[in-house]
Amino acid sequence: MTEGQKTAVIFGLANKRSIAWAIAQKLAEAGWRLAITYQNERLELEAKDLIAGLPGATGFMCDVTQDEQIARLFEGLKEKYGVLHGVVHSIGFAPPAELKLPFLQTSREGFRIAHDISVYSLIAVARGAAPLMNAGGGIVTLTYYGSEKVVPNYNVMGVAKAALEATVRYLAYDLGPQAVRVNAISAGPIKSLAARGIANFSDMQKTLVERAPLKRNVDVGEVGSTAAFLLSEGGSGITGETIYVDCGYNIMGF
Ligand code: NAD
Ligand code: 0WE
Repeated sequence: MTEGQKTAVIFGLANKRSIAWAIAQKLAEAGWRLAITYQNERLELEAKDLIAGLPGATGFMCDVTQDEQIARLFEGLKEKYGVLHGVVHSIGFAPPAELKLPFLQTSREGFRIAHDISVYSLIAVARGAAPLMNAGGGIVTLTYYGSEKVVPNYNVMGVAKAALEATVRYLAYDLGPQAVRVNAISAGPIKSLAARGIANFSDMQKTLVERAPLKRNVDVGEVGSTAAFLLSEGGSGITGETIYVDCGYNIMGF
């Protein structure tokens, strides 16, 4: 291994449009050694194909609803790398019905699944990574503006993202003494797998171009660069924050 090279684990690669993939590319460019995880066998082929094209990157399967899979992953990472300096959590999910029905119809099971996968997983992953992050480092997760203002149909995901942002602050408090920083990036709408099939998604992007100060949509590479910045020396004084990468959309009142 290159002397001084840093190692990160990235969760949430589904395909080339994944925010996780844009982050992986920027971190690889910055010289990071990467472990990249995908959810299951169904996504394995495409994920492995992409990972094979990134020098020094290795793929691992990890379904974050399974404690044993998280434990096994970190055992593998400890064995292969010993030390971790970065964690990227780019995972979110709610059952499809929850994003279609009125929020009032949110089911107990839909609420549980959304919070388990989109929020609890960050706590579980941070706990797994912490013993390997003894040289300090950073954890970055992905959130969305629907956590603070109502975005029609985002529904229980908005509630889960609010909980995710609060989780970032509590983890930042716990991990600060060991020099591990925890932050969220609030990204503007990006056409990934998670955005496919969402009614009005194109209208949302159009509205952003009209209203955001930068008069354009966010490029996924900009989210990647921000994650790389937060995990770099440049981000060394930032923890517990939600950083907007939304072309300024969130600052507008009218
Ligand atoms: P994506 O579909 O490429 O990524 C979501 C990932 O979550 C997928 O890789 C999926 O396999 C993974 N996942 C779901 N359930 C899982 C489980 N049980 N175990 C392990 N992995 C699981 O879409 P994306 O847009 O790249 O989403 C990444 C993150 O960015 C999500 O947290 C999303 O909420 C957030 N985000 C997306 C946008 C957007 O407009 N696309 C905007 C802001 C924030
Ligand atoms: O966080 C997200 C996507 C989250 C998401 C998407 C899906 C679609 C497929 C979570 N779970 C699922 N479940 C599925 O079955 N975004 C920020 C993108 C997004 O999703 C929306 C949005 C935006 C923006 C849903 C409704 C309204 C706006």
